[in-house]
Amino acid sequence: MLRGKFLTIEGTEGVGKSTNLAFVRDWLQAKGIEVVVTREPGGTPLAEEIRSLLLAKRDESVDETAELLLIFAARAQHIAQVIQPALARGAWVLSDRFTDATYAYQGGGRGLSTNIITQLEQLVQGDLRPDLTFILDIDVELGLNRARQRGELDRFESETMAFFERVRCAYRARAEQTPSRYALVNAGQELAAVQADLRLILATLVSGDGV
Ligand code: Z5A
Repeated sequence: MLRGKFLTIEGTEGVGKSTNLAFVRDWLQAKGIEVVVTREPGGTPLAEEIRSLLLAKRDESVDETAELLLIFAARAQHIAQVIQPALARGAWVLSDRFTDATYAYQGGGRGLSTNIITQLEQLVQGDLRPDLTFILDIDVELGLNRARQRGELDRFESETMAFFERVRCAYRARAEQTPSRYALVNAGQELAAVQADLRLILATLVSGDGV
């Protein structure tokens, strides 16, 4: 049995990840592909509990290394329980965020060492990396305006514009470093145009896979 493909969707606030994740899932399913949709932090009961800890606003300030380790603890559980078994049986996995978010938010946003993130990535993931990561890219202010229309902000959403500018920069730098592993999509366009771009990328991916 061939291993399934591992796809992830990333971006800053209000970029339209949830909306476009559903689009990608539907497109793949229409091709007859079994798709397991999941998210990070989260994806299993334990990892979802860690997610709640991470997103909750609290009076004490959260130590950045504690945040990083919680994210990788959730990821270890998620990989063991959901991602690896699905890929092993030939299903495709579509995750709303994965380790690129750690490089962008904890590395770019919080300024933690990329070397430390790489060491944890190696420890927790071994050789597992996404086959393709969609980075939905948007002007930070436009995205924040979209996100703020949804109501109360969580601990991450309450960060400053400068923080999100650093996150966006880190995502773009990763896409530039390894273009074959990323699809950088202009998410500031009308939704129909964003999805036309996604459709082209998916068609190339699926035809390369012989589906
Ligand atoms: N985090 C981290 O720090 N480190 C890590 O390693 C990981 C995560 C894995 C939770 O993530 C937090 O965890 C996240 C980073 C941190 N920080 N934050 N915040 P999350 O992914 O659950 O949270 P989110 O970023 O808020 O994602 P979201 O809920 O999926 O939101 P979204 O990307 O903005 O998607 P949306 O709901 O589809 O779109 C937002 C609105 O825009 C919605 O009303 C849409 O109808 C609208 N929209 C979408 N596309 C368009 C277009 N093209 N035009 C106009 N309007 C549009």
